[in-house]
Amino acid sequence: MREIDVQEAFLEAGYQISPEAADLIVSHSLPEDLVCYVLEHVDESIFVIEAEHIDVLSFESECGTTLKDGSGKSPEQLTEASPQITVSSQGISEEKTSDPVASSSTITPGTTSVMNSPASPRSKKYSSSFPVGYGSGGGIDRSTGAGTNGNGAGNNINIMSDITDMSTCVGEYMEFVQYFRNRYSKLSDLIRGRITARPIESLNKNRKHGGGLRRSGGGDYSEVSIIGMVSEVRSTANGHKMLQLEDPTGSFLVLVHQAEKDLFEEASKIILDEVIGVTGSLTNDGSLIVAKKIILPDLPNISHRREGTWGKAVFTSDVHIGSSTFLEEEWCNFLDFLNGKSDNEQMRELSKDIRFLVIAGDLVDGIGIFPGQEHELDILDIYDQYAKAAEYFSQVPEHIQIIISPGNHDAVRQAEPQPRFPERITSLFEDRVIFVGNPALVDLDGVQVLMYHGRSIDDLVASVPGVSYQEPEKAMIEMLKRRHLSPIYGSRVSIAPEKQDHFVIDPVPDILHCGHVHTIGIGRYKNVLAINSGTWQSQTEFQKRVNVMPTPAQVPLVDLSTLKTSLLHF
Ligand code: D5M
Ligand code: FE
Ligand code: ZN
Repeated sequence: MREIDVQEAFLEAGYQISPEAADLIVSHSLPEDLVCYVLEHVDESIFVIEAEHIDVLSFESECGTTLKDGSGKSPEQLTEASPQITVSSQGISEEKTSDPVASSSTITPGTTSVMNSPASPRSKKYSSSFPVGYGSGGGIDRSTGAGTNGNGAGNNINIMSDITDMSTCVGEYMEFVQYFRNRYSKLSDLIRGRITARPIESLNKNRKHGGGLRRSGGGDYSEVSIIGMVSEVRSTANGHKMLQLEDPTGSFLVLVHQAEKDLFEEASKIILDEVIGVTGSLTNDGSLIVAKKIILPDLPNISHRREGTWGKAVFTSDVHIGSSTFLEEEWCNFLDFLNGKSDNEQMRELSKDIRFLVIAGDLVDGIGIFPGQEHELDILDIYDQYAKAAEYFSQVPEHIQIIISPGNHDAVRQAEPQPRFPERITSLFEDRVIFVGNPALVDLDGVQVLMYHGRSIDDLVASVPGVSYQEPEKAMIEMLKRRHLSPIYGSRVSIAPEKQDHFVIDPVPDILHCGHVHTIGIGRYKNVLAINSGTWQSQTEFQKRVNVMPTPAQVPLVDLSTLKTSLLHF
């Protein structure tokens, strides 16, 4: 077992592990069993497993007994657009417009069937026991309280949805079934108003009775609509697209003809596990539907934008405090800006009525997140990293309300939705800092912001043609069209099977705020402003290897009455 396998095993189970502890495990003769033993015995209040938490002597004595009586446990397998003004410290420098529409083709095949058959969810590394209800106690009053938090400046914040203290799952099979049913139910309801869909079972019955739907009441006898979760996408030998859709009653094949150019292009962007509606004609033998129309849950065309509120909000993420590539000087320039201490008059003017500072994850670099990370850290202790963060935030003027949600580098469980930071971390910060989970929907005095770190952007870049790391707002627009923050199951995002699907985008926010990919992106889709807030970390060794080009030290600033956005450079 390699150190990285040990780190992964603990991350999947929701813990971080120090390099010394990982080393201790790797150097043992039974590393897998030791991992299993530590996970079974570790106190749930611990977030970082240190060498002192590994009781090798007890393990060895227990291990000896179990081996003797022949019931030696193998390690439990841990498987299972509007114009944007760009402002630099020298002032306005550039105008940027983002085209919200992506285009083009290719698709990943795969199969899953979790709503109506006993097949297991698509093979996925999964912890069998999530630490439930992380972060309970402490901090709850100041972050959720009665749902609002008013500070001296009247910056009312209402946390509208957040997994914190609501997690119930332990990762059992039936929970996945329930989770996917909930996803289907929520997303199909969004489509149902627009088509009259029938249960898939009714199509299969027709097939059994001789094929083809019979004319009922003299109408078009073959036009049907269904709503299903996409369980397979593949190209046929003739270059058409074949989709398998699944609803709670059964599954059915849908063919998208390549001659139907627009429809075919739409089908090329379809990804596994999203929920779509299809209208089309049944073939004579009743075995498949030839699609005429594909309907995504999408945002409503007509929606009344909320009025907004006075003042401004700044959005950031991926600060990566503790990393040796953290851009401290630029970050301190940003803190100066918030304090109205920029050299530039225009920047001082812009800083005047900032009311909210919103941070969407990866506040610190963490420890044990990737192999060899200890060589790229300035602060080696996770709590010291958060203490440093707290010190920085204490320099933010008191009239600015700070809201922080976690990312994959932070010390909470890796499975999403992630709860807010535990008490041991939140207590390091001043009371005025509000901590929420990931994702979380927060209402900033009338402007609703959906915060999501954005790990699923890695999946969307890999699966949706036209979506790239350079334009992360396009990935976010794909989320909005699917009304789902993390549609693909079983790839980069570990989804914890909570009773409710917390990734469904409902209600529609005013602003969708993500980070994770370390590139700035600002776009607009219908009435929603999509912001990816970049990073404060320069290119890491890992990013050099995989050619990730970050755009650090840039901060989107949004006028909360108009949602006009300026991009500040530090
Ligand atoms: O992620 C920062 C960016 O780097 C994001 O685009 C993902 C990419 N990244 C990070 N780690 C990996 C691995 N292991 N494989 C592929 N791509 C990766 P951050 O969450 O800040 O590390
Ligand atoms: Fe990051
Ligand atoms: Zn990240």
